[in-house]
Amino acid sequence: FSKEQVNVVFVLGGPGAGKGTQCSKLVQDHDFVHLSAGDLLRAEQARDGSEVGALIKHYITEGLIVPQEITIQLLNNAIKESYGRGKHNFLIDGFPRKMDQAITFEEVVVPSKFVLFFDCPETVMMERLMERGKTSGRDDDNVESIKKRFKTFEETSMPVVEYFEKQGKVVRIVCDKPVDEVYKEVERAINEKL
Ligand code: UP5
Ligand code: MG
Repeated sequence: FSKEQVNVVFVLGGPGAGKGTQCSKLVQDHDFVHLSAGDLLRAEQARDGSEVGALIKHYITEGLIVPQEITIQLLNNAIKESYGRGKHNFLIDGFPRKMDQAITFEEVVVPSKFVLFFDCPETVMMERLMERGKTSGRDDDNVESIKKRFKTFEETSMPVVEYFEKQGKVVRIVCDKPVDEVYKEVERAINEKL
């Protein structure tokens, strides 16, 4: 695909901040393709014959970041496939969450236009994830994994947000309020920045 014709918005924020929820809403009202790195990894983990399925499961359950080669290849393939169907605008949800991923993706795939950062207190995220865990079936929606995800987010992923903040690329969204109120802020950011 041609880099000039692809618009990428990174959607970052802690576990359970509401990244997926807001991206799903944006897709209904705007011409975006929603690519969740976590969803792509879970699909690859579940795929028959995957050589990296067991490895992905281990990283996700431990709340660790899967090696970037795997995730970037999944994202690149998904972008290529959608581009072939005439899609040019992408919400990349839950990625990059480690510095090496941020640098490699922008160098090798395409630079991002801007970053939506969902800011949410841990207590609220914990409550949301424990509630979702009753039905989600996700290997990482349990207290032990959630705590590990929080730790990784603070230590490994926040530096990525700060890196983009220094470039003036981050729009901070306060998430501790009803979905529709968060969405108003999200739409305002999209309309201003893209
Ligand atoms: N909810 C949402 N918004 C709400 C609101 N405003 N008010 C009340 N409730 C709200 O929302 C979570 C729950 O909260 C839902 O039940 C929702 O209804 C409710 P959701 O939109 O799903 O939040 P989201 O931020 O998407 O949470 P998610 O759990 O998906 O975030 P994570 O970042 O933890 O998960 P992800 O799937 O991105 O990654 C999982 C794992 O994959 C990582 O821990 C890591 O091990 C691995 N990974 C990598 O290794 N590399 C990557 O690049 C990406 C992932
Ligand atoms: Mg999600």
